[in-house]
Amino acid sequence: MKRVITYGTFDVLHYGHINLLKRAKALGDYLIVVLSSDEFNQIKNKKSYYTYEQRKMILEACRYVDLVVPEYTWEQKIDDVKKYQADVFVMGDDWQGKFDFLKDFCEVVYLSRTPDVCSTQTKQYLNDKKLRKVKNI
Ligand code: C2G
Repeated sequence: MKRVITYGTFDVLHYGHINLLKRAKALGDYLIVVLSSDEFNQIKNKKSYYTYEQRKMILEACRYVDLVVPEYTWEQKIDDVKKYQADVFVMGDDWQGKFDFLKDFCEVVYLSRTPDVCSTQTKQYLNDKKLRKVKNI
């Protein structure tokens, strides 16, 4: 069984995330998503709309995802690759080259990022919409 591992916040899950997860799963038989905890999001300067538990529940409902575990630090990847016996590490190419140190432990694949969609943009749109509703404009 070929095991694939990937990382992220996956807040307000959208088709760009699904496109990544689908292609990552296609590289093996089992996909592990290491999901940023709420505390780690603060380290990443990201404020997610959904909590870790909510984001975990949503990801676990995704047909491409087999296991969701927490990401607490930048430094846990080598241990994770060993612990989960990952054969392939996958990230979007906005991270191109950043995780090449993992090549000593597994295959490293950067997949093209889906253009024109991101959680931040979606959240901004929803907040603006809510604001317009409140101001009745
Ligand atoms: N992604 C994508 N296309 C988008 C948005 C995101 O392919 N339009 C990919 C990213 O490249 C990443 C994954 O989806 O591989 C998750 O994206 P984020 O939730 O933004 O994750 P990020 O904040 O990049 O966290 O230790 C690594 C970090 O936890 C990565």
